[in-house]
Amino acid sequence: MRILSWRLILALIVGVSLVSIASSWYEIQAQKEALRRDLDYKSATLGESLAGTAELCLETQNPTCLEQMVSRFSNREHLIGVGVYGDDQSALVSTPGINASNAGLSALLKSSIQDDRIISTFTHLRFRRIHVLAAPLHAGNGDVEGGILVVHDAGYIRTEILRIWARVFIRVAAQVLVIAAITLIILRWSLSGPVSRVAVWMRALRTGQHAVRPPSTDFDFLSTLAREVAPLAESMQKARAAAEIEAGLRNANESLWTAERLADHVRNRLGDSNLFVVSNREPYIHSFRDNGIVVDVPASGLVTAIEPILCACNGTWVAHGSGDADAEVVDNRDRIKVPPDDPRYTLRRVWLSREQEEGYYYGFANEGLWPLCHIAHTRPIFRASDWEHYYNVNLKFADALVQEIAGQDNPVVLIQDYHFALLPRMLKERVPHARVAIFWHIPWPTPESFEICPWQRELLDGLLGADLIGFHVRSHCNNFLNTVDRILESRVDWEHFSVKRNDHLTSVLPFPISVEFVNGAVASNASEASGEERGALLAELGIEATYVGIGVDRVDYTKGILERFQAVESFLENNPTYQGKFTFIQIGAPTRSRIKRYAEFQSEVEAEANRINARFKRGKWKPIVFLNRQHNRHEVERFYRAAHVCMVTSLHDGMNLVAKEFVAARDDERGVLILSRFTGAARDLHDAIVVNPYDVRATGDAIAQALKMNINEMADRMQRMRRSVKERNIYWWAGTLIGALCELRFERRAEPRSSEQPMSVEISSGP
Ligand code: ADQ
Repeated sequence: MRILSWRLILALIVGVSLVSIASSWYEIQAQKEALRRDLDYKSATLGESLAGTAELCLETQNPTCLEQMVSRFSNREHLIGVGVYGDDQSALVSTPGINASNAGLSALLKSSIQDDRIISTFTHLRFRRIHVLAAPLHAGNGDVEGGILVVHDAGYIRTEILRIWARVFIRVAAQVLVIAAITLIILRWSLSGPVSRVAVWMRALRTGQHAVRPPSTDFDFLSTLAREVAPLAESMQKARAAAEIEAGLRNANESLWTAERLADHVRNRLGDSNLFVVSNREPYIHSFRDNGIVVDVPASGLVTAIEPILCACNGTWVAHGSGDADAEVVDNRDRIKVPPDDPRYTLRRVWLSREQEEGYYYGFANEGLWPLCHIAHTRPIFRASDWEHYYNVNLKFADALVQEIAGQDNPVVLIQDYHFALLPRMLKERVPHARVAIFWHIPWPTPESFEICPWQRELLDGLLGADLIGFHVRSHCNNFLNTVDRILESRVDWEHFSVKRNDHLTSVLPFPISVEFVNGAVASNASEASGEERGALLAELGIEATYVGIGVDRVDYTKGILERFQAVESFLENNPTYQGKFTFIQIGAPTRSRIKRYAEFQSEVEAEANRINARFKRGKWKPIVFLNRQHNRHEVERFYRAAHVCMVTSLHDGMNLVAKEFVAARDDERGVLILSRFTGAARDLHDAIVVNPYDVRATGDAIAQALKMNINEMADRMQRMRRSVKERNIYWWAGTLIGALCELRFERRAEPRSSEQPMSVEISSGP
């Protein structure tokens, strides 16, 4: 660092000196020219008046006149001498300093008289720099009758220039000193400090010590370097943590799923196949901000699970490009390599028009299929125009996938969710050799409920294009098989959970999704820490309370938020000693607000919280705090850790990740989970207090049971739930899903003939 500083300073000194001297040289040259011109002018003026007077004296043939004239002019500044000469160059009169017998002067005088012209020039006289003016003298008839010499000392010009140079050198030296000092100070403050802190951090990472990342301002100055170094350091840290976990697991003889194990497992299963993932939401969103384009990672369990696999096999993720700067950063085939810090797989963006997004996403998927599949008593809305958009967007994604898959021998495609029910068939028709799975993240309803959908056959047929259909739980698989059995011509094999339709076999299996589980040891002071966290959070919210409940949801009518608030009300009514002591904090991210029912629901939730608060509120305590915004992961986890009780009261839910996140966050083995029996999670987390959210009174009683629960029972329940989430975490989910897809018996079918229609489902307006 010190050598670098000195090199930098030396380079600055040389650079600044060269620039200053070069620019001064030009200035000084100009000044020298000006002094010479000035002397030239002075000499010319003197010569002119001298010549006029001398011609008069010669005309009157008065020698004293010439002498008087010469002595009058002889004391001018820098003047060496003047002389008047006859036409034979004999001196008529001259001052002592001048001698026309000097070869140089006499040559100039001679050519001036002979050529009848004024000569003005700089020359040397006995090593002295002089300026000479030689001019002819004319008689009254115009004939040349002699000449004059005016000789000035030009040495003062050099003296003056040397003086200027001396001043320049002093100025340059002062500038260099100041610049070097400022540079040293800047280096010390802005570079040495951050560099040393970053170095200390990296050393700590390398040696496996506890490392606190330096403040982000430290990276500002080194931004280019930081872009490379920070991810490198963090991946080292992750790799070390992963290696430690693996070693720990080997010691404990456990074989838990980690990102590394998943990557390895999937690499083995895929062999030479390539993996393609399709989802509506993209894993990276580029947006314009004041300081340029920024990239956001939407909080999503799917990214956590899918990213390690795609990184491991250099796969492709096809998704809707929804960021306003997304199109700016892709190549000419709409692709970009991600993750941005360490590009390992391809994100292929598909563009949708505003109308397509309205019809396919907000309309058919979220106003039609979402309420259709959730039994939450909100009427599904089916519009033919939305269906048309849904069909066309599925086709658009199929086109993108076909382009990406082109030339692949054994592509494996994993499609996500209810936005793409038609895609498996569309894809299979065009790429029959692709292994295709679709995972349906929401429940599948009973056949009777599903039958109200005007496009029920098309949806089922589209889905059955897949080789594997995954749901969270067995009952959703059963509902699906029953629906197919009832609506489509096909053979349902209940023993193997599969459907055969037109010679194509589709397996329908459960894969309960989960969350990442960070395997920390139980800290001895963990419960104290959660108490402190609780105090800090309540203080930040300006609330006084002893007991805290937490709910985390998108503000969606399927999540049972109103019923939850009413259960809090019922609990306070029936347990008045908790009034003034128990506060329920609801973190509610606004969602799908462009849909009327969601906008209404948002107001209903606010009104219900206000009503209950108005009824019980006193002093700095209130029963319900509704935080109506998206929170980041860290913020949500603080609430999970601070809560005595977490409430998940969905009226219907495919899985519900909040329940599992709460359990994963409680490394203090405290806290009670109240869980709706209508969630997929209730099949995995038997140690939650399972409730029917429609039974408000019973849910309120569950809060009382949770708050009064014996600490040992609480720890036992939490330990068992944590074991379940740890063993069947998000990596287990992805690994078993892709493993099952790769292991399916797969009859390779011929490529479609070019004359074949790519898609067998037709757009129809109803059954
Ligand atoms: P969702 O209906 O979105 O998912 P859920 O499983 O609960 O429901 O996941 C919600 C996620 O969003 C959780 O990770 C939660 O932490 C986060 N979240 C919610 N509100 C938030 C807020 N205000 N701020 C920050 N984060 C918030 C669908 C299905 C589910 C299924 C999942 C996964 O409806 O049944 O479990 O997919 O398959």
